[in-house]
Amino acid sequence: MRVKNIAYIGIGSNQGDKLANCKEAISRLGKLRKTRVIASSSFYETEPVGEIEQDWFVNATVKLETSLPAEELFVSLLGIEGQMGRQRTVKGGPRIIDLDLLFYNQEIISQPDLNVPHPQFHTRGFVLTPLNEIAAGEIHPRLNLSVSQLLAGLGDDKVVRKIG
Ligand code: PH2
Ligand code: MG
Ligand code: MG
Repeated sequence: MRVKNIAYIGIGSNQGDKLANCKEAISRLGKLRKTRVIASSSFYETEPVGEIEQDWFVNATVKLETSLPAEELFVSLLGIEGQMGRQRTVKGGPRIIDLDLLFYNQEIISQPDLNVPHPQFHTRGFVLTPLNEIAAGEIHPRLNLSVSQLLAGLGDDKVVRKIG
């Protein structure tokens, strides 16, 4: 790997075998070219957040080391979602697998289809709780707060429960 970048990915599933889907996605992330999984959080069962009534999720986060540029990594995430059978129907609705690019180094990216850090994740316990296991000291480059500070200040009261 020539240029090493650090990326954090949020993983979620609320259809089918949710835990197996999350594990399969992590395995596929590890097989992306020029990319290694260097840390994984625990898995959590989480109450759905948002307007849509839907099943509970399994969520987790992973840390990647990659020499893929952010845009290429993002396209690769969409590729894994597609290969695993994700159909894009209702925005924010049920999904076999969701892979979100949370952080890419300390970069701020604002493009029509790619925003990094991922918008709103700093308000969501289902992301911050697993992320805090592997990235407590990472600074959110828009908010200048660490992941642990964001988690401590969280108003979200939805259930986030470690599996096992
Ligand atoms: N993802 C959403 C909407 N709501 N709720 C939970 N608990 N976990 C998610 O991953 C999730 C959600 C849209 O991406
Ligand atoms: Mg997504
Ligand atoms: Mg998402």
